[in-house]
Amino acid sequence: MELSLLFDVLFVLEMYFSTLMVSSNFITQNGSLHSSSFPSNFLLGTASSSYQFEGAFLSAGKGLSNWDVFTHKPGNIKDGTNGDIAVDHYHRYLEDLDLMEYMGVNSFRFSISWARILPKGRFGEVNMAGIKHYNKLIQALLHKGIEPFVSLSHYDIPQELEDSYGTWLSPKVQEDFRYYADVCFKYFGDRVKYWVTFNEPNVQVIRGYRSGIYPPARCSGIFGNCSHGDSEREPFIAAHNIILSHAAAVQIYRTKYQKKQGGSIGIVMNAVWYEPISNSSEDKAAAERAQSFYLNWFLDPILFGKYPAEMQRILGSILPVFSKYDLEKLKNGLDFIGINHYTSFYIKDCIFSVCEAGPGVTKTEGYILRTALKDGVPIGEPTAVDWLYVYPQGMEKMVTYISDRYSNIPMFITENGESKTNLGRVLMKIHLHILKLYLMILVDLVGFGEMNNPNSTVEVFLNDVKRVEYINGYLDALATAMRKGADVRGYFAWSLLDNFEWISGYTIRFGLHYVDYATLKRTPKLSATWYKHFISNHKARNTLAPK
Ligand code: PNW
Repeated sequence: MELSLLFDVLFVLEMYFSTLMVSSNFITQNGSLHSSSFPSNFLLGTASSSYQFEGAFLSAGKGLSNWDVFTHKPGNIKDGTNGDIAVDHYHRYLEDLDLMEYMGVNSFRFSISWARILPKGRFGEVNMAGIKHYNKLIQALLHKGIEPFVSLSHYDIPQELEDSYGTWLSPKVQEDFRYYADVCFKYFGDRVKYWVTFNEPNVQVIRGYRSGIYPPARCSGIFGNCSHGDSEREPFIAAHNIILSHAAAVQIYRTKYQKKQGGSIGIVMNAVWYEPISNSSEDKAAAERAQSFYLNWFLDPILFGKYPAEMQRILGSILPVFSKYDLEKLKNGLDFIGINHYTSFYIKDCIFSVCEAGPGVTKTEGYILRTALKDGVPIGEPTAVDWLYVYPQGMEKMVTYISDRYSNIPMFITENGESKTNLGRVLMKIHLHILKLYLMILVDLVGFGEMNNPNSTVEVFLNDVKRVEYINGYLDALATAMRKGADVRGYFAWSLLDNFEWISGYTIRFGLHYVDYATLKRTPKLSATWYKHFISNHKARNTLAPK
């Protein structure tokens, strides 16, 4: 009994010292706190999304979404789970707001579930229970001084649209999205000042229409294992309709709401930093091409009215064309770019040199080879997620790249975060084990009671030193980019809570708070406490700083 208490004390002490270690590194690296690098009106928040958080999948008039249907098909999700309950944020949002208030964040990024607002798309009724729910959430946030940062779409759509016309493959979706956006601006726009049309449409179309691992699970040939689809054409058609749906939503915002409501509207892209694998001009051009086929694919049409030249050259007639009418709509552009940045990869050219067959090596991805390894060494420390390597320099390079290409348009880091590393977990387990052995000997000597066998798994998750180091390193790199002139207005850590990580189900934890999936109890991890200190230092510095 006493011994387990002793372990608890030891654990708390260990957490405390590791916090100190991390925060002292953090203080000494630049000789000052990074948080002073951010301006006083900088948004510091956490992020979430409807399907990954809400649950309540058929409550209060909500219709089925594409993800509801997809997760219910056996074999689609690694651990056979779904978001029916998720982390029950729909019912527990007040508790979650308390967690946010405790950390001191000034903003919260969430998405609206389209199927909760328009269960049947634009030909059905507006579900007023859905409107009421988000109104309550927005009110509660504002009451605590937390700015809502709202996405209209974070991968999930009403299944009805998929069944009736194939959503993103049909131009009809543009009208549906415009109508949905209009409803949201009308009901929430008096209080929501930051709107995002789409979250990571690049990931959405690549995974939905090229590899087919996300709904609507369409792909062909070597790209995946699907019953329908065309991996070499459909991603470009879906992207085209998303770009024009974005333009339709921005147009309605600009003409009907923006002047009165005074908010801003943007899009969120997944941005991976692509490092040329060598100094050759071919690999450098390939890295640039990789950005065109991933990021600029969406941003160039929205900001320059045309697809990147490399895409046009390589894809030719595969790439859809914007009509005069489309170009007129695209002139509405956007007010900010949201950047979800997590990781970096090496890029090798496959036009002038022969590449082994593999992802990226085809025309549809611009003839590049994307790899984490150079001479067998990974670009950064690997994590529990196969696509996530820790490479903080990538943040500075990515932000600078976007700022240079798009005339330093305002940017937000709308997601950045880390999942528990395998290595970290193993090391921590060994570390705890040694400490326990040491204690056993000590206890034996001084005659304490018998040995308990406490399960350390939860503690290991809570002591997420690696996540703290990750966030700290990436924030530092962000501050460097800003010092050099990049106009970044905010940062959102992914994620407030552990949650439903798409096809990985609940096997991957990205939260600053641990969620016990049996009870849905939330517990702050070390990273939540660290973020709280970071934010309070930021506030203190800005209060003291001369105006
Ligand atoms: C994002 N990559 O997806 C999504 O917006 C979130 O919903 C998700 O939970 C989170 O990141 C963590 O996975 C990503 O290849 C997809 O670098 C792909 C990448 C990064 C993030």
